[in-house]
Amino acid sequence: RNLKWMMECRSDIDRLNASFLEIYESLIPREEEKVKQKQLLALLEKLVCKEWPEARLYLYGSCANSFGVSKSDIDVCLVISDADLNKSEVLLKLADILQSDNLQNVQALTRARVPIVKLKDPATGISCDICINNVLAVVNTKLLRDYAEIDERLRQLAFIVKHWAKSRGVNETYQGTLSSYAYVLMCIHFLQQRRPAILPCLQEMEATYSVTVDDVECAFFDQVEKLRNFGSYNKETIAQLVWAFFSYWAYGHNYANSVISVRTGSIISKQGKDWTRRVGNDRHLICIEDPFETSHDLGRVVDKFSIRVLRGEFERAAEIMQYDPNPCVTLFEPY
Ligand code: 3AT
Ligand code: MG
Repeated sequence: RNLKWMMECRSDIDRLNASFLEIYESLIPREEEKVKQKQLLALLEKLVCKEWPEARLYLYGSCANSFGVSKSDIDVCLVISDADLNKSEVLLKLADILQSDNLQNVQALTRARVPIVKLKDPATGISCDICINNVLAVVNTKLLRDYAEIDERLRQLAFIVKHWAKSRGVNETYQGTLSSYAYVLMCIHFLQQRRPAILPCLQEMEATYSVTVDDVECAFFDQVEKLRNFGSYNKETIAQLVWAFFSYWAYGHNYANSVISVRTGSIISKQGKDWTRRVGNDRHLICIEDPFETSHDLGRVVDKFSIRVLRGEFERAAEIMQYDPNPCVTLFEPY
């Protein structure tokens, strides 16, 4: 009903769609950027294998999950199976090796929540973070990439949402707003919930891919080439979806009781997860279940101040989509 109303209000809906698609296209990384990322990965692999011949490097995060905009940093995971491995020692050793090979600004951050080595490659200008044995991140990267293969509208929506979040300053976990990973999960869940659905729930289907990582079983259907027509009964366009996404988070979501869950493709209750009260620093003011680490709420970084900022931004975006004569400009205005 709301969408019908929106279409009537917005006689410019076709123009709006074209503008969103143009923004989306402009954010997609060019092929040469991907080539440079591969080159850097190959260089890192060569250096790492000299020291640890058994080790492997994997790309994860936005450079590999297909939700990366152009000029993103790359996230790399060093997988090394050494029983008595001390992460800090490995990171320091790694920093040492990389330092001596002309890479710039090599820094080991051994005390960070996810300890990493940071560096910049002067040849390609690409910055890179390397973590150790964060295999769950490699697996959730695959899940996101597989979802993106099913319906192009996911990638379009997520690019617009990420671009909006960065422009509006609500993609800063250290300030209590949400990570890019959380926003992509919100987009996937939203498209699972459309009627007709635009995305299936891969974890509820017969598992064709299965690994156990840190005692967590990660299993889902990954033959996504068979699902290319899944969303074809739903004809909604990107402008309609952007509008419906923001109005869901502005007016539709039940913040008091609901958890969004990509794992089940549905809304589940906070009560069932015992996420109804503050425990330590986890306040559960907006609940986004990690698809694999199900005790992990990606909204846990949000506090009583930042929830107001976040909800205020969702409301602003929804209003703009309804009334603003030029949403494609206003939506992304710097805050
Ligand atoms: P940007 O384009 O860099 O903003 P990104 O997709 O690289 O987006 P992040 O930098 O937020 O996203 O995170 C990098 C990856 O690390 C994405 C995901 O595979 C993993 N990750 C991030 N946050 C979490 C988390 N809280 N729990 C599990 N995995 C996470
Ligand atoms: Mg990243």
